[in-house]
Amino acid sequence: MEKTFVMLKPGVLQRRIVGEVLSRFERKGLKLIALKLLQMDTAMVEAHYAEHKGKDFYEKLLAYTLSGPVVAMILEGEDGIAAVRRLVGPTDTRESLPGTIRGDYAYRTRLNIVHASDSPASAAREIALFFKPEEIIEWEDGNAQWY
Ligand code: 3AN
Repeated sequence: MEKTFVMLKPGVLQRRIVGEVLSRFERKGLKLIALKLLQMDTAMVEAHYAEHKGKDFYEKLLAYTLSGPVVAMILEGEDGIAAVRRLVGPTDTRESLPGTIRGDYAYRTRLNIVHASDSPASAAREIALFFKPEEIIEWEDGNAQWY
């Protein structure tokens, strides 16, 4: 089982589609093991997007992420990081096909509505940035015996 971090960006709340987007991950069968609504501060956003510092979209990315609350979650599944990235679709919204979350809900790459970890190292770093260990609940999956 692999844990991955997902963040619904402020636009998802503005558009009142938190439930819809969250349900895409649930319906696929991913296991939700941590969830919270939070307003990030500048230091936290800078830490989260440190790899993009200096890029032309960095300042607007920071401002957008700070513009309202985000919904942070940890999802778990076999090969969970790749599974979630497949559901989310490519970063560039011109390439994200209908059926993916970005393909269905995002027109602009800058406002591509969800963040999802892209590697085990990013997942570990992002989970630690957003969640305390006691906020992660490893509940028993009743279907696991049939896998
Ligand atoms: P992803 O979120 O798919 O892992 P990253 O980490 O490369 O993609 O980019 C982080 C965020 O920066 C994206 N979610 C998007 O909002 C923004 N972004 C990435 N590339 C561009 C771009 N070329 N133009 C505008 N915004 C971008």
